[in-house]
Amino acid sequence: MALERTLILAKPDAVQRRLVGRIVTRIEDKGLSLVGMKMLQVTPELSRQHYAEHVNKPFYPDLEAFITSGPVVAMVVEGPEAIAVMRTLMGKTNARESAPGTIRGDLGASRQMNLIHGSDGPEAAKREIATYFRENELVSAPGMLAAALWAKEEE
Ligand code: IDP
Ligand code: MG
Repeated sequence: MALERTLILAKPDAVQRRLVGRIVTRIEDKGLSLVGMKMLQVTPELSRQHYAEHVNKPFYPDLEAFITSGPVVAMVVEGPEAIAVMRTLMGKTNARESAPGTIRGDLGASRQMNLIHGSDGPEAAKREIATYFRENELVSAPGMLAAALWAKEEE
């Protein structure tokens, strides 16, 4: 197992609906750590970089209009298997199909306005973290609570 980092966005719908605090609370309640956080406006250029895999899909123009419609809160989240843990915590892409108990399942009812982005694998996480953050913007707090959250061999 491995201590991983993943790129999370509270999307413009989450900011507009004042749900950022509740999303951050769910991440922290899970025992994951915030190692970077900032509010920013996604530009069309940044959207095309972030969503490179989707740029040629029919829904991309709508996705770009949505993700650039207002500020987002970008976070780097760290923990054992943080990438998969966050994908589970987020729920399925279509919030209507997301299980209750997940962020999307509890807080949304849209396939597009689904509140949160999370990297879908180690390569994407590396690329997306570098897209949003400089190395000196990421700060690991000493893991004083780690001994209560997971076993050493799980790091
Ligand atoms: P993910 O965010 O769960 O990884 P992706 O398939 O990577 O889902 O899609 C990226 C984002 O594009 C979604 O979170 C959602 O906001 C939007 N999206 C995905 N599929 C559709 C679609 O079919 N129509 C409109 N928007 C979509
Ligand atoms: Mg994705």
